[in-house]
Amino acid sequence: MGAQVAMENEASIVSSEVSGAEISGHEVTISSVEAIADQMENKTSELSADADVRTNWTVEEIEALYELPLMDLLFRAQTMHRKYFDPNKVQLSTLLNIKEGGCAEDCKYCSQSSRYSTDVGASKLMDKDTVLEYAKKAQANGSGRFCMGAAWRNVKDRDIGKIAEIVTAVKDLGMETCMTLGMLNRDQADSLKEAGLDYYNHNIDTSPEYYPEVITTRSFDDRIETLGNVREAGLNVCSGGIIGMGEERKDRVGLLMALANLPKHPGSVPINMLVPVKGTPFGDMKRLDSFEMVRTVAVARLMMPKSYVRLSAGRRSLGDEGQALCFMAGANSIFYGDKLLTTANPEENEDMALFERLGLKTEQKGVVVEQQHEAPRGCGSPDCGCI
Ligand code: SAM
Ligand code: DTB
Ligand code: SF4
Repeated sequence: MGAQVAMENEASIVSSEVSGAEISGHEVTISSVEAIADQMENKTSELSADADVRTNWTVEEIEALYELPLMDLLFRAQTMHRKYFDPNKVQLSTLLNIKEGGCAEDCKYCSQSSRYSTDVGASKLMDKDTVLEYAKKAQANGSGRFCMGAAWRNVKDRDIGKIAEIVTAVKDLGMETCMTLGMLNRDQADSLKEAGLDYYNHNIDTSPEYYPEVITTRSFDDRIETLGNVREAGLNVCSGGIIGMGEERKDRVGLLMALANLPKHPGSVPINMLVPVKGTPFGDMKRLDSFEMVRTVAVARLMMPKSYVRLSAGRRSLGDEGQALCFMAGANSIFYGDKLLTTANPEENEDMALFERLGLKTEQKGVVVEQQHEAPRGCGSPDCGCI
Protein backbone atom coordinates (compact mmCIF):
# COMPACT_ATOMS: atom_id res chain seq x y z
CA MET A 1 0.00 0.00 0.00
CA GLY A 2 1.45 3.42 -0.98
CA ALA A 3 2.17 5.95 1.74
CA GLN A 4 -0.52 8.31 0.48
CA VAL A 5 -3.18 5.60 0.53
CA ALA A 6 -2.03 4.50 3.97
CA MET A 7 -2.37 8.05 5.23
CA GLU A 8 -5.83 8.41 3.76
CA ASN A 9 -6.89 5.12 5.27
CA GLU A 10 -5.65 6.36 8.62
CA ALA A 11 -7.75 9.45 8.16
CA SER A 12 -10.79 7.37 7.36
CA ILE A 13 -10.38 5.09 10.34
CA VAL A 14 -10.11 8.09 12.59
CA SER A 15 -13.00 9.80 10.84
CA SER A 16 -15.29 6.84 11.20
CA GLU A 17 -15.11 6.87 14.96
CA VAL A 18 -16.28 10.45 15.22
CA SER A 19 -18.82 10.30 12.45
CA GLY A 20 -20.46 7.13 13.70
CA ALA A 21 -19.92 5.44 10.30
CA GLU A 22 -19.59 1.64 10.40
CA ILE A 23 -16.38 1.26 8.45
CA SER A 24 -13.57 -1.14 9.19
CA GLY A 25 -9.97 -0.28 8.27
CA HIS A 26 -9.89 -3.04 5.61
CA GLU A 27 -13.05 -2.05 3.78
CA VAL A 28 -12.25 1.61 3.30
CA THR A 29 -12.01 2.98 -0.24
CA ILE A 30 -10.54 6.31 -1.28
CA SER A 31 -13.94 7.66 -2.29
CA SER A 32 -15.38 6.78 1.12
CA VAL A 33 -12.41 8.57 2.67
CA GLU A 34 -13.40 11.69 0.82
CA ALA A 35 -17.05 11.33 1.74
CA ILE A 36 -16.19 10.93 5.41
CA ALA A 37 -13.73 13.79 5.27
CA ASP A 38 -16.50 16.03 3.88
CA GLN A 39 -18.79 14.91 6.68
CA MET A 40 -16.05 15.64 9.22
CA GLU A 41 -15.42 19.05 7.75
CA ASN A 42 -19.05 20.04 8.22
CA LYS A 43 -18.93 18.80 11.78
CA THR A 44 -15.64 20.44 12.66
CA SER A 45 -16.00 23.77 10.90
CA GLU A 46 -16.91 25.56 14.15
CA LEU A 47 -13.51 26.18 15.68
CA SER A 48 -10.87 24.28 13.79
CA ALA A 49 -9.81 23.84 10.22
CA ASP A 50 -8.18 20.55 11.19
CA ALA A 51 -10.63 17.65 11.03
CA ASP A 52 -8.89 15.70 13.81
CA VAL A 53 -8.84 18.58 16.27
CA ARG A 54 -12.38 19.10 17.47
CA THR A 55 -13.83 21.07 20.35
CA ASN A 56 -17.44 19.97 19.87
CA TRP A 57 -17.44 16.44 21.22
CA THR A 58 -20.71 14.91 22.38
CA VAL A 59 -21.27 12.49 25.24
CA GLU A 60 -22.54 9.83 22.81
CA GLU A 61 -19.42 9.98 20.67
CA ILE A 62 -17.11 9.68 23.66
CA GLU A 63 -19.12 6.83 25.18
CA ALA A 64 -18.97 5.01 21.85
CA LEU A 65 -15.17 5.25 21.86
CA TYR A 66 -14.98 3.93 25.43
CA GLU A 67 -17.22 1.01 24.50
CA LEU A 68 -15.14 -0.19 21.56
CA PRO A 69 -13.47 -3.59 21.95
CA LEU A 70 -10.13 -2.79 23.57
CA MET A 71 -8.08 -3.95 20.57
CA ASP A 72 -10.06 -1.74 18.18
CA LEU A 73 -9.73 1.23 20.52
CA LEU A 74 -5.98 0.68 20.88
CA PHE A 75 -5.54 0.36 17.13
CA ARG A 76 -7.41 3.57 16.47
CA ALA A 77 -5.62 5.50 19.20
CA GLN A 78 -2.21 4.26 18.07
CA THR A 79 -3.06 5.13 14.45
CA MET A 80 -4.01 8.66 15.50
CA HIS A 81 -0.92 8.92 17.69
CA ARG A 82 1.36 8.08 14.77
CA LYS A 83 -0.18 10.85 12.71
CA TYR A 84 1.16 13.55 14.99
CA PHE A 85 3.89 12.01 17.15
CA ASP A 86 6.79 9.63 17.00
CA PRO A 87 5.27 6.61 18.80
CA ASN A 88 8.63 5.70 20.35
CA LYS A 89 9.35 9.02 22.03
CA VAL A 90 8.29 10.00 25.53
CA GLN A 91 8.67 13.43 27.11
CA LEU A 92 9.95 13.55 30.70
CA SER A 93 8.85 16.07 33.32
CA THR A 94 10.19 16.12 36.86
CA LEU A 95 8.07 17.34 39.75
CA LEU A 96 9.17 19.25 42.81
CA ASN A 97 6.94 20.25 45.70
CA ILE A 98 8.12 23.79 46.47
CA LYS A 99 5.55 24.35 49.22
CA GLU A 100 4.27 21.30 50.99
CA GLY A 101 1.09 20.71 52.96
CA GLY A 102 -0.98 22.93 55.21
CA CYS A 103 -3.55 23.61 52.50
CA ALA A 104 -7.00 24.81 53.57
CA GLU A 105 -8.85 23.18 50.65
CA ASP A 106 -10.82 19.97 51.10
CA CYS A 107 -9.82 17.97 47.96
CA LYS A 108 -10.70 14.47 49.17
CA TYR A 109 -7.77 12.80 47.42
CA CYS A 110 -5.07 15.12 48.72
CA SER A 111 -2.39 14.33 51.30
CA GLN A 112 -1.65 18.05 51.64
CA SER A 113 -5.00 19.26 52.91
CA SER A 114 -4.77 20.40 56.52
CA ARG A 115 -8.28 19.00 57.06
CA TYR A 116 -7.07 15.39 57.00
CA SER A 117 -4.68 13.59 59.24
CA THR A 118 -1.90 12.35 56.93
CA ASP A 119 1.85 11.94 57.31
CA VAL A 120 2.53 15.12 55.35
CA GLY A 121 3.70 18.17 57.31
CA ALA A 122 3.58 21.82 56.28
CA SER A 123 6.57 23.70 54.87
CA LYS A 124 7.32 27.26 53.76
CA LEU A 125 7.99 28.18 50.14
CA MET A 126 11.36 26.67 49.15
CA ASP A 127 14.14 29.15 48.40
CA LYS A 128 15.38 29.66 44.87
CA ASP A 129 18.82 28.08 45.35
CA THR A 130 17.38 24.86 46.73
CA VAL A 131 14.90 24.69 43.84
CA LEU A 132 17.81 25.17 41.42
CA GLU A 133 19.74 22.28 42.96
CA TYR A 134 16.80 19.96 42.35
CA ALA A 135 16.28 21.33 38.83
CA LYS A 136 19.91 20.74 37.88
CA LYS A 137 19.70 17.19 39.14
CA ALA A 138 16.51 16.60 37.15
CA GLN A 139 18.15 18.04 34.04
CA ALA A 140 21.21 15.83 34.49
CA ASN A 141 18.88 12.85 34.79
CA GLY A 142 17.33 13.64 31.40
CA SER A 143 14.22 15.68 32.24
CA GLY A 144 13.36 18.42 29.78
CA ARG A 145 10.64 20.02 31.87
CA PHE A 146 10.64 20.99 35.53
CA CYS A 147 7.22 21.23 37.14
CA MET A 148 6.94 22.96 40.50
CA GLY A 149 3.90 22.57 42.74
CA ALA A 150 2.64 24.45 45.77
CA ALA A 151 -0.09 23.35 48.18
CA TRP A 152 -2.04 26.55 47.78
CA ARG A 153 -5.69 27.29 47.05
CA ASN A 154 -4.51 30.24 44.95
CA VAL A 155 -1.47 32.37 44.35
CA LYS A 156 -1.07 35.42 46.57
CA ASP A 157 0.31 38.65 45.15
CA ARG A 158 2.93 38.76 47.88
CA ASP A 159 4.44 35.49 46.58
CA ILE A 160 4.48 36.34 42.89
CA GLY A 161 7.90 38.04 42.98
CA LYS A 162 9.60 35.00 44.55
CA ILE A 163 7.83 32.60 42.21
CA ALA A 164 8.83 34.69 39.19
CA GLU A 165 12.49 34.61 40.28
CA ILE A 166 12.37 30.84 40.61
CA VAL A 167 10.82 30.49 37.14
CA THR A 168 13.48 32.69 35.54
CA ALA A 169 16.32 30.84 37.26
CA VAL A 170 15.06 27.40 36.17
CA LYS A 171 14.37 28.66 32.65
CA ASP A 172 17.97 29.97 32.48
CA LEU A 173 19.18 26.38 32.96
CA GLY A 174 17.60 25.66 29.57
CA MET A 175 14.67 23.66 30.93
CA GLU A 176 11.00 24.11 30.13
CA THR A 177 9.20 25.41 33.19
CA CYS A 178 5.83 24.47 34.61
CA MET A 179 4.08 25.64 37.78
CA THR A 180 1.00 24.37 39.58
CA LEU A 181 0.03 26.77 42.34
CA GLY A 182 -3.76 26.69 42.46
CA MET A 183 -6.01 29.45 41.18
CA LEU A 184 -4.42 32.31 39.31
CA ASN A 185 -5.80 35.67 38.21
CA ARG A 186 -5.00 37.29 34.88
CA ASP A 187 -2.38 39.74 36.24
CA GLN A 188 -0.56 36.93 38.03
CA ALA A 189 -0.63 34.83 34.87
CA ASP A 190 0.89 37.75 32.94
CA SER A 191 3.67 38.10 35.54
CA LEU A 192 4.53 34.41 35.28
CA LYS A 193 4.55 34.56 31.50
CA GLU A 194 6.90 37.53 31.65
CA ALA A 195 9.19 35.62 34.02
CA GLY A 196 9.56 32.87 31.39
CA LEU A 197 7.00 30.30 32.50
CA ASP A 198 6.14 27.85 29.71
CA TYR A 199 3.28 25.78 31.19
CA TYR A 200 0.75 26.19 33.96
CA ASN A 201 -0.82 23.00 35.36
CA HIS A 202 -4.31 23.29 36.72
CA ASN A 203 -6.43 20.15 36.66
CA ILE A 204 -10.20 20.10 36.40
CA ASP A 205 -9.91 16.75 38.21
CA THR A 206 -13.23 15.14 37.22
CA SER A 207 -16.56 15.75 35.48
CA PRO A 208 -18.57 18.84 36.46
CA GLU A 209 -21.22 16.46 37.87
CA TYR A 210 -18.89 14.45 40.11
CA TYR A 211 -16.77 17.44 41.14
CA PRO A 212 -18.86 18.33 44.27
CA GLU A 213 -18.24 14.77 45.58
CA VAL A 214 -14.52 15.53 45.52
CA ILE A 215 -14.08 19.20 46.43
CA THR A 216 -16.47 21.68 48.01
CA THR A 217 -14.20 24.63 48.77
CA ARG A 218 -13.82 25.81 45.17
CA SER A 219 -15.95 25.14 42.14
CA PHE A 220 -15.48 23.54 38.77
CA ASP A 221 -16.14 26.95 37.22
CA ASP A 222 -13.32 28.46 39.31
CA ARG A 223 -11.00 25.96 37.66
CA ILE A 224 -12.23 26.85 34.19
CA GLU A 225 -11.74 30.54 34.96
CA THR A 226 -8.10 29.96 35.94
CA LEU A 227 -7.53 27.99 32.74
CA GLY A 228 -8.92 30.99 30.80
CA ASN A 229 -6.52 33.35 32.57
CA VAL A 230 -3.60 31.05 31.81
CA ARG A 231 -4.56 30.70 28.15
CA GLU A 232 -5.17 34.42 27.66
CA ALA A 233 -1.78 35.25 29.15
CA GLY A 234 -0.23 33.14 26.39
CA LEU A 235 0.94 30.35 28.71
CA ASN A 236 0.62 26.75 27.58
CA VAL A 237 -2.18 25.02 29.42
CA CYS A 238 -1.54 21.72 31.18
CA SER A 239 -4.83 20.31 32.44
CA GLY A 240 -6.15 16.85 33.15
CA GLY A 241 -7.74 14.93 35.95
CA ILE A 242 -7.81 11.94 38.24
CA ILE A 243 -9.62 8.68 37.62
CA GLY A 244 -10.38 6.00 40.18
CA MET A 245 -11.98 8.32 42.74
CA GLY A 246 -15.20 6.30 42.88
CA GLU A 247 -16.65 8.05 39.85
CA GLU A 248 -18.50 6.20 37.10
CA ARG A 249 -17.45 5.88 33.51
CA LYS A 250 -19.88 8.65 32.58
CA ASP A 251 -17.77 10.96 34.76
CA ARG A 252 -14.59 9.96 32.97
CA VAL A 253 -16.47 10.74 29.75
CA GLY A 254 -17.46 14.11 31.27
CA LEU A 255 -13.89 14.85 32.32
CA LEU A 256 -12.51 14.25 28.82
CA MET A 257 -15.39 16.13 27.23
CA ALA A 258 -14.75 19.18 29.41
CA LEU A 259 -11.04 19.11 28.54
CA ALA A 260 -11.45 18.57 24.81
CA ASN A 261 -14.25 21.13 24.47
CA LEU A 262 -12.20 23.95 26.01
CA PRO A 263 -11.66 26.77 23.47
CA LYS A 264 -8.26 25.19 22.77
CA HIS A 265 -7.02 21.72 23.70
CA PRO A 266 -4.54 21.80 26.59
CA GLY A 267 -0.98 21.30 25.31
CA SER A 268 -0.47 18.66 28.03
CA VAL A 269 -3.14 16.42 29.52
CA PRO A 270 -2.07 14.61 32.70
CA ILE A 271 -4.15 11.52 33.43
CA ASN A 272 -3.71 10.59 37.08
CA MET A 273 -4.90 7.33 38.58
CA LEU A 274 -5.78 8.00 42.20
CA VAL A 275 -2.97 7.24 44.64
CA PRO A 276 -5.02 6.51 47.77
CA VAL A 277 -3.44 8.31 50.71
CA LYS A 278 -4.09 7.06 54.24
CA GLY A 279 -6.00 9.61 56.29
CA THR A 280 -7.76 11.23 53.34
CA PRO A 281 -11.44 10.50 52.62
CA PHE A 282 -10.34 8.53 49.50
CA GLY A 283 -7.67 6.62 51.38
CA ASP A 284 -9.48 3.28 51.13
CA MET A 285 -10.76 3.70 47.60
CA LYS A 286 -10.92 0.47 45.59
CA ARG A 287 -8.31 0.37 42.84
CA LEU A 288 -9.61 1.10 39.34
CA ASP A 289 -9.19 -1.61 36.70
CA SER A 290 -5.99 -0.88 34.73
CA PHE A 291 -7.83 -1.38 31.45
CA GLU A 292 -10.09 1.55 32.32
CA MET A 293 -6.95 3.68 32.63
CA VAL A 294 -5.74 2.37 29.25
CA ARG A 295 -9.13 3.17 27.71
CA THR A 296 -9.10 6.66 29.19
CA VAL A 297 -5.66 7.36 27.74
CA ALA A 298 -6.74 6.03 24.33
CA VAL A 299 -9.92 8.11 24.27
CA ALA A 300 -7.94 11.20 25.36
CA ARG A 301 -5.49 10.56 22.51
CA LEU A 302 -8.32 10.31 19.98
CA MET A 303 -10.06 13.42 21.28
CA MET A 304 -6.95 15.60 21.68
CA PRO A 305 -4.66 14.22 18.97
CA LYS A 306 -1.98 16.90 19.11
CA SER A 307 -1.70 17.16 22.90
CA TYR A 308 0.87 15.42 25.04
CA VAL A 309 -1.01 12.86 27.14
CA ARG A 310 0.86 12.33 30.37
CA LEU A 311 0.80 9.17 32.47
CA SER A 312 0.86 10.86 35.84
CA ALA A 313 0.10 9.63 39.36
CA GLY A 314 -0.56 5.90 39.66
CA ARG A 315 2.19 4.53 37.43
CA ARG A 316 3.52 2.35 40.23
CA SER A 317 0.26 0.52 40.59
CA LEU A 318 -0.12 0.14 36.81
CA GLY A 319 3.06 -1.91 36.54
CA ASP A 320 5.22 -2.34 33.45
CA GLU A 321 2.62 -4.05 31.29
CA GLY A 322 -0.11 -1.55 32.20
CA GLN A 323 2.19 1.34 31.36
CA ALA A 324 3.23 -0.27 28.08
CA LEU A 325 -0.45 -0.51 27.09
CA CYS A 326 -0.89 3.16 28.01
CA PHE A 327 2.04 4.09 25.72
CA MET A 328 0.41 1.97 23.03
CA ALA A 329 -2.82 3.91 23.65
CA GLY A 330 -1.01 7.18 22.97
CA ALA A 331 0.50 8.36 26.26
CA ASN A 332 3.73 10.16 25.41
CA SER A 333 4.81 11.89 28.58
CA ILE A 334 5.50 10.89 32.19
CA PHE A 335 6.45 12.39 35.51
CA TYR A 336 9.99 11.15 35.99
CA GLY A 337 11.75 10.89 39.33
CA ASP A 338 11.15 8.73 42.39
CA LYS A 339 8.74 11.17 44.04
CA LEU A 340 5.64 12.92 42.76
CA LEU A 341 4.61 15.67 45.19
CA THR A 342 4.28 13.64 48.38
CA THR A 343 3.88 10.05 47.14
CA ALA A 344 6.21 7.57 45.48
CA ASN A 345 6.76 7.25 41.76
CA PRO A 346 8.82 4.56 39.97
CA GLU A 347 12.59 4.95 40.45
CA GLU A 348 14.43 6.56 37.52
CA ASN A 349 16.34 3.33 36.92
CA GLU A 350 13.13 1.32 36.73
CA ASP A 351 11.76 3.75 34.15
CA MET A 352 14.92 3.66 32.07
CA ALA A 353 14.96 -0.13 32.20
CA LEU A 354 11.33 -0.20 31.04
CA PHE A 355 12.08 2.28 28.23
CA GLU A 356 14.97 0.11 27.11
CA ARG A 357 12.78 -3.01 27.11
CA LEU A 358 10.13 -1.18 25.07
CA GLY A 359 12.61 0.58 22.75
CA LEU A 360 11.34 3.98 23.85
CA LYS A 361 13.45 7.12 23.64
CA THR A 362 13.15 10.24 25.73
CA GLU A 363 12.41 13.61 24.22
CA GLN A 364 13.82 16.92 25.40
CA LYS A 365 12.28 20.02 23.89
CA GLY A 366 11.77 18.22 20.59
CA VAL A 367 15.22 16.57 20.65
CA VAL A 368 15.40 12.78 20.92
CA VAL A 369 17.90 11.67 23.51
CA GLU A 370 19.60 8.33 22.96
CA GLN A 371 18.41 5.88 25.56
CA GLN A 372 20.37 5.84 28.77
CA HIS A 373 21.60 2.38 29.61
CA GLU A 374 20.43 0.06 32.33
CA ALA A 375 23.44 0.41 34.61
CA PRO A 376 22.84 1.60 38.15
CA ARG A 377 23.04 5.35 38.78
CA GLY A 378 26.50 6.85 38.89
CA CYS A 379 28.05 4.77 36.09
CA GLY A 380 30.64 7.49 35.40
CA SER A 381 29.92 7.98 31.70
CA PRO A 382 29.67 11.70 30.81
CA ASP A 383 27.04 10.90 28.15
CA CYS A 384 24.71 9.04 30.44
CA GLY A 385 21.98 10.70 32.47
CA CYS A 386 22.41 8.25 35.36
CA ILE A 387 24.71 10.59 37.30
N1 SAM B 1 -2.61 23.10 45.01
C1 SAM B 1 -2.63 23.17 43.61
C2 SAM B 1 -3.94 22.75 43.03
O1 SAM B 1 -4.67 22.02 43.68
O2 SAM B 1 -4.25 23.18 41.91
C3 SAM B 1 -1.52 22.43 42.93
C4 SAM B 1 -1.06 21.08 43.44
S1 SAM B 1 -2.23 19.76 43.32
C5 SAM B 1 -1.57 18.57 44.41
C6 SAM B 1 -2.05 19.14 41.69
C7 SAM B 1 -2.92 18.01 41.22
O3 SAM B 1 -2.37 16.77 41.64
C8 SAM B 1 -4.35 17.94 41.70
O4 SAM B 1 -5.18 18.81 41.02
C9 SAM B 1 -4.70 16.51 41.39
O5 SAM B 1 -5.21 16.40 40.07
C10 SAM B 1 -3.36 15.78 41.52
N2 SAM B 1 -3.33 14.92 42.72
C11 SAM B 1 -3.18 15.32 43.98
N3 SAM B 1 -3.22 14.29 44.85
C12 SAM B 1 -3.41 13.19 44.10
C13 SAM B 1 -3.54 11.80 44.41
N4 SAM B 1 -3.53 11.35 45.66
N5 SAM B 1 -3.72 10.92 43.40
C14 SAM B 1 -3.75 11.37 42.13
N6 SAM B 1 -3.64 12.66 41.78
C15 SAM B 1 -3.47 13.57 42.74
C1 DTB C 1 -0.68 16.27 37.92
O1 DTB C 1 -1.66 16.15 37.16
N1 DTB C 1 -0.23 15.30 38.69
C2 DTB C 1 0.89 15.76 39.48
C3 DTB C 1 1.09 17.20 38.98
N2 DTB C 1 0.02 17.38 38.06
C4 DTB C 1 1.24 18.31 39.91
C5 DTB C 1 0.67 15.59 40.93
C6 DTB C 1 0.41 14.18 41.35
C7 DTB C 1 0.33 14.14 42.83
C8 DTB C 1 0.16 12.77 43.34
C9 DTB C 1 -0.01 12.72 44.82
C10 DTB C 1 1.16 13.24 45.62
O2 DTB C 1 2.32 12.89 45.32
O3 DTB C 1 0.91 13.97 46.59
FE1 SF4 D 1 -4.67 22.03 48.36
FE2 SF4 D 1 -4.09 21.49 45.81
FE3 SF4 D 1 -4.21 19.52 47.65
FE4 SF4 D 1 -6.44 20.67 46.88
S1 SF4 D 1 -5.05 19.49 45.58
S2 SF4 D 1 -5.85 20.24 49.01
S3 SF4 D 1 -5.75 22.78 46.56
S4 SF4 D 1 -2.76 21.19 47.57
